[in-house]
Amino acid sequence: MRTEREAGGPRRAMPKQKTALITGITGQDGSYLAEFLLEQGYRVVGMQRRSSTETLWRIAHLLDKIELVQGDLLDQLSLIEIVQAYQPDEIYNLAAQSFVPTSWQQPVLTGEFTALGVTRLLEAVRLVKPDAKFYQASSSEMFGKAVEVPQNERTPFYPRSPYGVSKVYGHYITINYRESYGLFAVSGILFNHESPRRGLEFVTRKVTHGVAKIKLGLARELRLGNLDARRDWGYAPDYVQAMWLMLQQDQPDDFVVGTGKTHSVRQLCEIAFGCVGLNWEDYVVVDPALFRPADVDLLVADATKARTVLGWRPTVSFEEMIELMVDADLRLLKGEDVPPGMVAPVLRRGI
Ligand code: NAP
Ligand code: G4F
Repeated sequence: MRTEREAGGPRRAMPKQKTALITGITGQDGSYLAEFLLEQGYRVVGMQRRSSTETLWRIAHLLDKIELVQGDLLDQLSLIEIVQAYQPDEIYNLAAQSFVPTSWQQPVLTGEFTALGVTRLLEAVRLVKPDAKFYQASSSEMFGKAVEVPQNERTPFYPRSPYGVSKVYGHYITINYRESYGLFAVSGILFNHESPRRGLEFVTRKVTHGVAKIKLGLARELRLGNLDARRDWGYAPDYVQAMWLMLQQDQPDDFVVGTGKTHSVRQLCEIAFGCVGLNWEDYVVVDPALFRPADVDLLVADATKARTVLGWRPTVSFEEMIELMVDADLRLLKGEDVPPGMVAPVLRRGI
């Protein structure tokens, strides 16, 4: 009989491939998170809601590497069936109605997606796969009219929009399921994060795309709202790594994620127009119609806990990010090669 050593030593079991379910995979963060998890060796399943028009452009380059399944945060049964079918080890709930102004036009629908949708998904986890790790995409919008500067995990919430209110609900229901049922459920309180894949209605991308159009002679002005609003803007690919790190901890906990630096919309304009040698004041028109019924004036993160516990740090500065976004938009409009996950967008009216 051969000994274990002669036979080549004890056989080591291959580590089981983990399965991650991402809701909101067609969005900015979903696309970067899918890329990151694939690099880590995950089987990636993306939940996509049915649409009569194309929504896959951000993940077109990943379609042969991921699995897509139809489901909707409005539909409890679809969520239960997806969790049952794929038995995910990790679930990232990124799906939401995420544009703040729309939340005043559609407050009830925003609450259905962004607030109650979280409970529906948590119910599916509780009933079908209670050992799955669950990530909820909470937001710095929950700090709203911030009662302290900078904001950390202990800063009280003061949401200023139906979106912010819905996110506060999603945040607390996640904590409640952790405390009530012992789920490994965490919230990442992420400050604004941007990229060339950002929707055109959000202010960074609206500005970088507008700058590129003006530079190429395709537009003469850029209409904006509140130039004094200040945000802590980081680079989206950095932020999806923080989401993953939160689910790799021994204990579930909530984390603030941001750069700790804040800029105004005015400074954003100055930097973005400066990238192409133009003076922003010659092109930006302040349009009162773009002011919000109640705005968030100043957000800036104190991400000490993420830094010390997760070892997370941003790698791209605000100036570098705006430059790479302007560059990507110029290439897009000139019909040149663009970064993966970016396609020719159509600017919707009224934004
Ligand atoms: P995004 O680009 O707007 O993507 C939102 C995603 O949610 C899309 O894939 C969208 O699908 C999906 N979705 C919307 N309603 C749905 C429903 N009823 N059922 C299933 N899917 C639905 O947002 P993002 O910037 O990637 O942000 C990801 C998450 O982080 C969101 O929850 C957002 O609120 C939150 N967050 C974002 C930031 C930020 O600065 N980006 C900061 C803090 C928190 P369609 O393609 O079909 O529309
Ligand atoms: O780019 P925004 O639309 O982002 P906002 O409202 O901060 O929300 C984003 O970040 C949140 C995290 O804090 C996410 F939870 C949320 O899902 C979303 O991703 O607006 C930023 C600021 C606002 O104060 C707005 O009043 O820019 C100001 N702004 C000025 N002119 C404008 C414009 N915003 C937009 N969208 N368009 C303008 O023309």
